[in-house]
Amino acid sequence: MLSNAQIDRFHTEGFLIVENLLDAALVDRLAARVEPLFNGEFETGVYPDEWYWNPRLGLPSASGQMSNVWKSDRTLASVVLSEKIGEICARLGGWSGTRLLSDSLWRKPFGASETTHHQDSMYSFYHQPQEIVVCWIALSHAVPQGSSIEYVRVRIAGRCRKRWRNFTPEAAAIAPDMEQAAKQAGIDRPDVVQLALEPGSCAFHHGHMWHGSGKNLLPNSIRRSLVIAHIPAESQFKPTGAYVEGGYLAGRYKRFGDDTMDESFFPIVHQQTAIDRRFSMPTAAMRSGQWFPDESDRTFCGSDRAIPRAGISGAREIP
Ligand SMILES: O=C(O)CCC(=O)C(=O)O
Repeated sequence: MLSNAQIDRFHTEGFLIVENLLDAALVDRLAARVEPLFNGEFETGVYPDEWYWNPRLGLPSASGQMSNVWKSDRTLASVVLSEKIGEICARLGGWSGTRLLSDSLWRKPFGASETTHHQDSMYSFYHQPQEIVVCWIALSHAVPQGSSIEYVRVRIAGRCRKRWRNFTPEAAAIAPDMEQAAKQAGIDRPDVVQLALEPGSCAFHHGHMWHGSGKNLLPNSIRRSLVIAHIPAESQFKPTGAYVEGGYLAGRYKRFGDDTMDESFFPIVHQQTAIDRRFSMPTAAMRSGQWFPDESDRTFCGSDRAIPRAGISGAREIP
Protein backbone atom coordinates (compact mmCIF):
# COMPACT_ATOMS: atom_id res chain seq x y z
CA MET A 1 0.00 0.00 0.00
CA LEU A 2 2.12 2.93 1.23
CA SER A 3 5.64 2.84 2.60
CA ASN A 4 6.55 4.62 5.80
CA ALA A 5 8.73 6.92 3.67
CA GLN A 6 5.69 7.98 1.66
CA ILE A 7 3.66 8.64 4.78
CA ASP A 8 6.56 10.57 6.21
CA ARG A 9 6.79 12.61 2.99
CA PHE A 10 3.09 13.43 3.15
CA HIS A 11 3.43 14.69 6.70
CA THR A 12 6.52 16.68 5.87
CA GLU A 13 5.42 18.22 2.59
CA GLY A 14 1.65 18.25 2.97
CA PHE A 15 1.15 16.26 -0.21
CA LEU A 16 2.21 12.99 -1.81
CA ILE A 17 2.29 12.07 -5.47
CA VAL A 18 1.26 8.51 -6.31
CA GLU A 19 1.87 7.60 -9.91
CA ASN A 20 -0.37 5.18 -11.79
CA LEU A 21 -3.00 4.99 -9.09
CA LEU A 22 -5.54 4.06 -11.78
CA ASP A 23 -4.76 1.93 -14.81
CA ALA A 24 -5.10 3.30 -18.32
CA ALA A 25 -8.26 1.37 -19.18
CA LEU A 26 -10.09 2.71 -16.14
CA VAL A 27 -8.91 6.26 -16.82
CA ASP A 28 -10.24 5.96 -20.38
CA ARG A 29 -13.62 4.82 -19.06
CA LEU A 30 -13.74 7.70 -16.58
CA ALA A 31 -12.66 10.27 -19.14
CA ALA A 32 -15.31 9.00 -21.55
CA ARG A 33 -17.99 9.85 -18.98
CA VAL A 34 -16.97 13.49 -18.55
CA GLU A 35 -18.63 14.99 -21.65
CA PRO A 36 -21.92 13.04 -21.21
CA LEU A 37 -22.08 14.08 -17.56
CA PHE A 38 -21.61 17.77 -18.29
CA ASN A 39 -24.23 17.30 -21.00
CA GLY A 40 -26.64 16.18 -18.27
CA GLU A 41 -26.63 12.45 -18.98
CA PHE A 42 -26.98 11.10 -15.44
CA GLU A 43 -26.89 7.33 -15.69
CA THR A 44 -28.57 6.70 -12.34
CA GLY A 45 -31.18 9.42 -12.74
CA VAL A 46 -29.75 11.18 -9.70
CA TYR A 47 -28.38 14.69 -10.21
CA PRO A 48 -25.00 15.64 -8.79
CA ASP A 49 -25.10 18.05 -5.83
CA GLU A 50 -23.57 20.86 -7.89
CA TRP A 51 -23.30 21.30 -11.65
CA TYR A 52 -21.52 24.32 -13.12
CA TRP A 53 -21.32 24.58 -16.92
CA ASN A 54 -23.09 22.70 -19.63
CA PRO A 55 -22.47 22.87 -23.40
CA ARG A 56 -25.82 24.52 -24.12
CA LEU A 57 -25.42 27.47 -21.77
CA GLY A 58 -21.75 27.85 -20.88
CA LEU A 59 -19.01 29.67 -22.76
CA PRO A 60 -16.77 27.13 -24.56
CA SER A 61 -13.73 28.22 -22.55
CA ALA A 62 -15.37 28.23 -19.13
CA SER A 63 -14.42 25.78 -16.37
CA GLY A 64 -16.88 23.00 -15.66
CA GLN A 65 -17.26 21.52 -12.21
CA MET A 66 -19.60 19.03 -10.58
CA SER A 67 -19.82 17.92 -6.96
CA ASN A 68 -20.84 14.48 -5.79
CA VAL A 69 -21.08 13.06 -9.23
CA TRP A 70 -20.69 9.57 -7.73
CA LYS A 71 -24.44 9.59 -7.16
CA SER A 72 -25.04 10.11 -10.88
CA ASP A 73 -22.66 7.69 -12.54
CA ARG A 74 -21.52 4.19 -11.68
CA THR A 75 -18.14 4.44 -13.38
CA LEU A 76 -17.33 7.54 -11.34
CA ALA A 77 -18.73 5.86 -8.23
CA SER A 78 -16.39 2.89 -8.67
CA VAL A 79 -13.44 5.20 -8.08
CA VAL A 80 -14.95 7.74 -5.69
CA LEU A 81 -16.07 4.92 -3.39
CA SER A 82 -12.87 2.93 -3.87
CA GLU A 83 -11.72 1.19 -0.72
CA LYS A 84 -8.12 1.36 -1.89
CA ILE A 85 -8.17 5.14 -2.07
CA GLY A 86 -10.02 5.26 1.26
CA GLU A 87 -7.37 3.07 2.82
CA ILE A 88 -4.56 5.28 1.54
CA CYS A 89 -6.30 8.32 3.04
CA ALA A 90 -6.68 6.46 6.33
CA ARG A 91 -2.98 5.68 6.36
CA LEU A 92 -2.07 9.28 5.55
CA GLY A 93 -4.52 10.73 8.03
CA GLY A 94 -3.74 8.18 10.74
CA TRP A 95 -7.38 7.11 10.87
CA SER A 96 -8.93 3.73 11.58
CA GLY A 97 -11.43 4.25 8.78
CA THR A 98 -12.43 6.63 6.03
CA ARG A 99 -15.70 8.30 5.14
CA LEU A 100 -16.38 10.06 1.84
CA LEU A 101 -17.09 13.75 2.30
CA SER A 102 -17.50 14.75 -1.34
CA ASP A 103 -16.11 14.48 -4.83
CA SER A 104 -15.51 17.08 -7.48
CA LEU A 105 -15.21 16.53 -11.23
CA TRP A 106 -13.37 19.21 -13.19
CA ARG A 107 -13.30 20.04 -16.88
CA LYS A 108 -11.00 22.90 -17.83
CA PRO A 109 -10.70 23.61 -21.57
CA PHE A 110 -8.21 25.94 -23.25
CA GLY A 111 -8.74 29.42 -21.81
CA ALA A 112 -10.40 28.22 -18.60
CA SER A 113 -9.54 30.48 -15.73
CA GLU A 114 -7.51 29.79 -12.62
CA THR A 115 -8.77 28.05 -9.52
CA THR A 116 -7.54 30.45 -6.89
CA HIS A 117 -5.36 29.07 -4.13
CA HIS A 118 -7.35 27.82 -1.19
CA GLN A 119 -7.31 25.26 1.59
CA ASP A 120 -9.99 22.58 1.38
CA SER A 121 -10.33 22.81 5.15
CA MET A 122 -11.68 26.34 4.59
CA TYR A 123 -14.78 24.82 3.01
CA SER A 124 -15.17 21.71 5.11
CA PHE A 125 -15.94 22.91 8.59
CA TYR A 126 -19.08 21.07 9.43
CA HIS A 127 -17.69 17.76 10.67
CA GLN A 128 -15.60 16.69 13.60
CA PRO A 129 -12.91 15.56 14.09
CA GLN A 130 -12.13 18.32 11.65
CA GLU A 131 -9.68 16.45 9.50
CA ILE A 132 -9.58 15.95 5.76
CA VAL A 133 -7.34 14.22 3.22
CA VAL A 134 -7.94 14.86 -0.46
CA CYS A 135 -7.00 12.86 -3.56
CA TRP A 136 -6.58 14.81 -6.82
CA ILE A 137 -6.56 12.43 -9.79
CA ALA A 138 -5.51 13.48 -13.29
CA LEU A 139 -7.94 12.19 -15.91
CA SER A 140 -5.91 13.82 -18.69
CA HIS A 141 -2.30 14.93 -18.94
CA ALA A 142 -1.84 17.47 -16.17
CA VAL A 143 1.04 19.75 -17.01
CA PRO A 144 2.22 23.23 -16.04
CA GLN A 145 0.63 25.75 -18.44
CA GLY A 146 -2.24 23.32 -18.79
CA SER A 147 -3.95 24.10 -15.47
CA SER A 148 -2.35 21.30 -13.51
CA ILE A 149 -2.77 21.29 -9.76
CA GLU A 150 -0.23 23.40 -7.91
CA TYR A 151 0.74 23.43 -4.26
CA VAL A 152 2.20 26.08 -2.04
CA ARG A 153 5.29 24.46 -0.60
CA VAL A 154 4.81 23.96 3.09
CA ARG A 155 5.80 21.85 6.01
CA ILE A 156 3.99 20.73 9.07
CA ALA A 157 4.73 23.04 11.95
CA GLY A 158 6.54 20.57 14.16
CA ARG A 159 9.17 20.12 11.49
CA CYS A 160 9.92 23.78 10.92
CA ARG A 161 12.48 25.96 12.47
CA LYS A 162 9.88 28.67 12.68
CA ARG A 163 6.21 28.19 13.34
CA TRP A 164 3.71 30.36 11.57
CA ARG A 165 0.81 29.74 13.83
CA ASN A 166 -1.42 32.17 11.98
CA PHE A 167 -1.22 30.25 8.73
CA THR A 168 -4.48 28.46 9.43
CA PRO A 169 -7.91 28.18 7.87
CA GLU A 170 -9.11 30.76 10.33
CA ALA A 171 -6.50 33.27 9.10
CA ALA A 172 -7.41 32.43 5.53
CA ALA A 173 -11.07 33.06 6.21
CA ILE A 174 -10.14 36.62 7.16
CA ALA A 175 -7.84 37.00 4.17
CA PRO A 176 -9.13 34.62 1.52
CA ASP A 177 -6.28 35.09 -0.90
CA MET A 178 -3.35 32.78 -0.27
CA GLU A 179 -0.64 35.41 -0.61
CA GLN A 180 -2.43 37.68 1.79
CA ALA A 181 -2.77 34.85 4.28
CA ALA A 182 0.88 33.95 3.81
CA LYS A 183 1.92 37.55 4.34
CA GLN A 184 -0.09 37.66 7.53
CA ALA A 185 1.75 34.54 8.58
CA GLY A 186 5.11 36.16 7.88
CA ILE A 187 5.81 34.39 4.59
CA ASP A 188 6.90 36.91 1.96
CA ARG A 189 7.35 34.68 -1.06
CA PRO A 190 5.47 31.42 -0.86
CA ASP A 191 6.87 28.74 -3.18
CA VAL A 192 4.42 27.27 -5.63
CA VAL A 193 5.07 23.92 -7.30
CA GLN A 194 3.10 22.93 -10.37
CA LEU A 195 2.77 19.18 -10.81
CA ALA A 196 3.09 17.16 -14.00
CA LEU A 197 0.97 14.03 -13.78
CA GLU A 198 0.12 11.36 -16.31
CA PRO A 199 -3.55 10.39 -16.61
CA GLY A 200 -4.33 8.05 -13.70
CA SER A 201 -1.64 9.48 -11.44
CA CYS A 202 -2.64 11.52 -8.45
CA ALA A 203 -1.62 13.68 -5.53
CA PHE A 204 -2.96 13.27 -2.02
CA HIS A 205 -2.97 16.42 0.06
CA HIS A 206 -3.76 17.45 3.60
CA GLY A 207 -6.82 19.64 4.08
CA HIS A 208 -4.69 22.56 5.23
CA MET A 209 -2.57 22.44 2.08
CA TRP A 210 -2.85 25.57 -0.02
CA HIS A 211 -3.49 24.64 -3.65
CA GLY A 212 -5.18 25.67 -6.86
CA SER A 213 -4.59 25.54 -10.60
CA GLY A 214 -3.55 28.03 -13.24
CA LYS A 215 -5.30 29.07 -16.40
CA ASN A 216 -5.30 26.47 -19.16
CA LEU A 217 -2.98 27.99 -21.74
CA LEU A 218 -2.73 24.94 -24.01
CA PRO A 219 -4.81 25.23 -27.20
CA ASN A 220 -6.99 22.25 -28.09
CA SER A 221 -6.68 20.70 -24.66
CA ILE A 222 -9.20 19.87 -21.96
CA ARG A 223 -7.75 19.26 -18.51
CA ARG A 224 -9.88 16.79 -16.58
CA SER A 225 -9.55 15.79 -12.96
CA LEU A 226 -11.44 13.99 -10.25
CA VAL A 227 -11.03 15.17 -6.67
CA ILE A 228 -12.10 13.04 -3.71
CA ALA A 229 -12.29 14.45 -0.19
CA HIS A 230 -12.15 12.01 2.71
CA ILE A 231 -12.68 12.44 6.45
CA PRO A 232 -12.32 10.03 9.39
CA ALA A 233 -14.96 7.30 9.44
CA GLU A 234 -16.15 8.29 12.90
CA SER A 235 -16.86 11.89 11.83
CA GLN A 236 -20.08 13.54 12.95
CA PHE A 237 -21.64 16.89 12.29
CA LYS A 238 -20.80 19.57 14.78
CA PRO A 239 -23.48 19.84 17.46
CA THR A 240 -26.86 21.09 16.36
CA GLY A 241 -27.24 24.84 16.38
CA ALA A 242 -23.66 25.67 15.50
CA TYR A 243 -23.33 28.18 12.68
CA VAL A 244 -20.82 26.77 10.29
CA GLU A 245 -19.30 29.01 7.67
CA GLY A 246 -18.52 27.06 4.52
CA GLY A 247 -20.63 24.16 5.73
CA TYR A 248 -23.11 24.30 2.88
CA LEU A 249 -22.09 21.28 0.84
CA ALA A 250 -22.23 18.84 3.75
CA GLY A 251 -24.67 20.75 5.94
CA ARG A 252 -27.63 20.29 3.60
CA TYR A 253 -27.64 16.64 4.62
CA LYS A 254 -27.75 17.27 8.35
CA ARG A 255 -30.91 16.02 10.05
CA PHE A 256 -32.58 18.09 12.73
CA GLY A 257 -31.38 17.13 16.20
CA ASP A 258 -29.07 14.46 14.84
CA ASP A 259 -25.32 14.82 14.38
CA THR A 260 -24.72 11.53 12.56
CA MET A 261 -23.49 11.68 8.98
CA ASP A 262 -25.87 9.62 6.91
CA GLU A 263 -24.28 6.69 5.07
CA SER A 264 -26.39 7.48 2.00
CA PHE A 265 -24.55 10.77 1.55
CA PHE A 266 -21.28 10.22 3.40
CA PRO A 267 -20.51 6.50 2.98
CA ILE A 268 -17.72 4.80 4.90
CA VAL A 269 -15.41 3.46 2.20
CA HIS A 270 -12.77 1.83 4.38
CA GLN A 271 -12.68 0.48 7.91
CA GLN A 272 -9.68 -1.18 9.47
CA THR A 273 -10.08 -4.48 11.20
CA ALA A 274 -8.86 -4.87 14.75
CA ILE A 275 -5.83 -6.78 13.47
CA ASP A 276 -4.95 -4.16 10.86
CA ARG A 277 -5.13 -1.47 13.46
CA ARG A 278 -1.86 -2.60 15.01
CA PHE A 279 -0.07 -1.44 11.88
CA SER A 280 -1.33 2.10 12.16
CA MET A 281 0.31 2.60 15.53
CA PRO A 282 3.25 4.67 14.23
CA THR A 283 0.87 6.98 12.44
CA ALA A 284 -1.39 7.23 15.44
CA ALA A 285 1.66 8.06 17.50
CA MET A 286 2.54 10.82 15.07
CA ARG A 287 -0.91 12.31 15.41
CA SER A 288 -0.95 12.38 19.16
CA GLY A 289 2.76 12.79 19.66
CA GLN A 290 5.46 15.21 18.73
CA TRP A 291 4.23 16.11 15.27
CA PHE A 292 0.72 17.18 16.18
CA PRO A 293 0.84 17.96 19.90
CA ASP A 294 -2.49 19.70 19.74
CA GLU A 295 -4.97 21.05 17.24
CA SER A 296 -3.27 24.43 16.96
CA ASP A 297 -0.09 22.73 15.80
CA ARG A 298 -1.80 21.30 12.78
CA THR A 299 -0.49 24.31 10.98
CA PHE A 300 1.47 24.22 7.77
CA CYS A 301 4.33 26.52 7.18
CA GLY A 302 6.84 27.39 4.49
CA SER A 303 9.69 25.19 3.47
CA ASP A 304 13.36 26.01 3.02
CA ARG A 305 13.89 22.99 0.82
CA ALA A 306 14.16 22.91 -2.95
CA ILE A 307 10.96 22.73 -4.94
CA PRO A 308 10.57 19.11 -6.04
CA ARG A 309 10.38 18.29 -9.71
CA ALA A 310 6.95 16.98 -10.45
CA GLY A 311 6.69 13.25 -10.44
CA ILE A 312 9.79 12.41 -8.48
CA SER A 313 8.22 12.16 -5.08
CA GLY A 314 5.73 9.52 -6.12
CA ALA A 315 6.05 5.81 -5.75
CA ARG A 316 4.56 2.83 -7.48
CA GLU A 317 3.81 0.72 -4.48
CA ILE A 318 0.04 0.70 -4.81
CA PRO A 319 -0.99 -2.86 -5.61
O1 LIG B 1 -8.61 20.91 -10.32
C1 LIG B 1 -8.65 22.11 -10.04
O2 LIG B 1 -8.54 22.97 -10.88
C2 LIG B 1 -8.79 22.54 -8.63
C3 LIG B 1 -9.40 21.52 -7.77
C4 LIG B 1 -9.52 21.99 -6.39
O3 LIG B 1 -8.77 22.80 -5.96
C5 LIG B 1 -10.55 21.48 -5.51
O4 LIG B 1 -11.40 20.69 -5.95
O5 LIG B 1 -10.55 21.88 -4.34
